[in-house]
Amino acid sequence: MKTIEGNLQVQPEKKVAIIAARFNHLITDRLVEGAQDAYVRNGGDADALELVLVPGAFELPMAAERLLSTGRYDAVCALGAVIRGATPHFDYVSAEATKGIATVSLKYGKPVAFGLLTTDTIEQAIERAGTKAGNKGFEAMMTVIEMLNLYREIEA
Ligand code: INI
Repeated sequence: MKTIEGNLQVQPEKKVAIIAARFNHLITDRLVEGAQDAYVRNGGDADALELVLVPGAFELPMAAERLLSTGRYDAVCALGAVIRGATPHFDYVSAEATKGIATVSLKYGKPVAFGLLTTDTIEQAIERAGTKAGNKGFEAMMTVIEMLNLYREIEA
């Protein structure tokens, strides 16, 4: 069977933006570090990345839409942390961010990785931001790299 799969080698000619929410920035700063780490460990140059900051996770899809509409970006790594209890808006914010990120990705046919933590507690968020349960930002950037390579393989 012919298998089509993306590898994990950064394509330097592909422009990648990280969009990160400032809300819960103690967490999201760690996700940004993880995303950058994944990019560099897979052959990328950190200076090639662009970081766009937005107020909260709700704004992640809007900024992704704007970036991709310029035609200057090939992929987006969207990072945020929605923590239940911080606000009754949890369900609305996480649902809209999730749906919006998928919608933007499909609209432009470009990878928009879902690096959004949706946790019940701050402890769960910390665990997924560079401590015992890994780093969701790292995982999201790995997904960006793999999907860019997968799209190239599909189009070849
Ligand atoms: N934004 C987050 O990124 N995480 C949250 O936990 C959160 N909570 O809990 O409210 C949050 N709210 C802000 C929201 O994303 C928007 O920035 C705001 O509603 C303005 O549009």
